[in-house]
Amino acid sequence: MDHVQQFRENGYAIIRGFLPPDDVAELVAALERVNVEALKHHTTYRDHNVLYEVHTDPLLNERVCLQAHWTCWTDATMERMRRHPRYLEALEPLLGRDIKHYANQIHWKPPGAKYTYYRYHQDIKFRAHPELFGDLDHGWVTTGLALNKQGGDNGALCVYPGTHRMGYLGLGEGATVMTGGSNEEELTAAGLDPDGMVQLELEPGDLVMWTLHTLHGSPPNTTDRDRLFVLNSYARAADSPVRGEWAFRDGEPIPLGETPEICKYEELRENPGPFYADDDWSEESLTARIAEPAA
Ligand SMILES: O=C(O)CCC(=O)C(=O)O
Ligand SMILES: [Fe+2]
Repeated sequence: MDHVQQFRENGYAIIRGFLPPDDVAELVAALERVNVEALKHHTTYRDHNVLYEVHTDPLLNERVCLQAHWTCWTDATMERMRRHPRYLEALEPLLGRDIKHYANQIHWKPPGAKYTYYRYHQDIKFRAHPELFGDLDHGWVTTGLALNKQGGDNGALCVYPGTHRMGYLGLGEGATVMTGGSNEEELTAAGLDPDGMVQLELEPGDLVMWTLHTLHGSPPNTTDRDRLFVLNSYARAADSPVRGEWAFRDGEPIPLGETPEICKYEELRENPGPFYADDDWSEESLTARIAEPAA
């Protein structure tokens, strides 16, 4: 099966060797730069779409950066890679030649850190204003690019094939995706066989794609290696007419413009920053945080 068939049948697809080793190496170096930049901040920092999710890890007793969003505004490699011709090749059969970019996120899982788990969820829950968009079932693809070797041990993505046809299942509610802890019991409660969850094994340069309804999550990192993952969420331009940055217009890659378009967090329209978020990772404050992690 090609990736388009896989995507339609299973709700996810893997493209092995999506990026060649040179591009992977450039991105790994970019992630190192971003991490250094992020850790200059004492806590979570926000400026428009740019986010450094920084906090003092309760187990490591040192600051870690778990996510960085929209670093294409600060790093030329990240900006070039978000509209790499390979993305067009992979996305065109699903989204056409006019494509908007809605989320750009680096996810780290620092070895030994407490919050390296992502509860099972469907990303549709992060499209809080469906009226702003068109066909959320067919017009959207989220991609995750592996920059190092990843499997169950260091927290690679897990996906549940077929859930893209099941509508919203309501899993992972009531806590944030990163801090709520395991919610495996919710699978059974939703009528799903926990054995149906597929643990992905990815090599550097492999790409995984999933839909807004595909149930997914990832286990904690139990190794001494990080897990380096770059998420980009794309939409058919007609299905995201008023949100997102252009990625491709009639198949041509479009660099970012002069000023950022607020993409996901509508609250930022009122207060785009820059500002620091509260570094309180207690359960109560976590549910209310603006730095909701998902793509
Ligand atoms: O990084 C991961 O393993 C999963 C991330 C995710 O599902 C999300 O951000 O929506
Ligand atoms: Fe997700």
